[in-house]
Amino acid sequence: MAIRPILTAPDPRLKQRSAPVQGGVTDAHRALMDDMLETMYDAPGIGLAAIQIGEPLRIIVMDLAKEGEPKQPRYFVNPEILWASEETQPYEEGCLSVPDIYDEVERPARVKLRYLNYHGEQVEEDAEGLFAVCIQHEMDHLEGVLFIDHLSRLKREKVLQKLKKAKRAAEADVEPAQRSHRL
Ligand code: K1U
Ligand code: ZN
Repeated sequence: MAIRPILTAPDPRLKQRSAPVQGGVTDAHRALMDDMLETMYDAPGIGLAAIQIGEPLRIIVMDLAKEGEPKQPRYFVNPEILWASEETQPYEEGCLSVPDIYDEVERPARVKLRYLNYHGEQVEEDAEGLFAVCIQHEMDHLEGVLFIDHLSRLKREKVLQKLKKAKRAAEADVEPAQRSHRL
């Protein structure tokens, strides 16, 4: 298992659509899910999509256990939303790929899901509350959509400016010889 670097906006890889896992869940997919979970726990976060560590596959991990409770890792391969409620709920979302930004997003309050689990078995499940919020946020990542894309254009542009500035500041802290993108 390994902790992998998490991509941050505006990295163009976060805007791509992830490909379905073909031919069932293999040991290589399970190794990726193990890395994703370790990366998510380390961050820390409550969910992670594979593209956030640069792997454009339709795989999500999640753990919604509260502090002090036993871990409850969950794995979603090729998740689909079969049904979404008309009723919506607002939630103040964050994202490991959009560091230090939180804002309210309105999404369907309940969804019905179909996915393959860690063992490749097909599961159908209803989600509500934080589970519904998190799975919809993570499934957006599979389409190249970030939660800031649900905000007004003005807010999104402000956030992107802030992230670009933070990236430039972080790069300025690195020794010139370590800057891989510089000639
Ligand atoms: O980057 C991600 O997709 C993960 C993201 C998931 C999420 C959070 C809130 C609403 C929707 C989706 C996060 O985990 S952000 C960090 C976070 O929420 C958290 C971190 C530590 C403890 C508790 C929560
Ligand atoms: Zn996210």
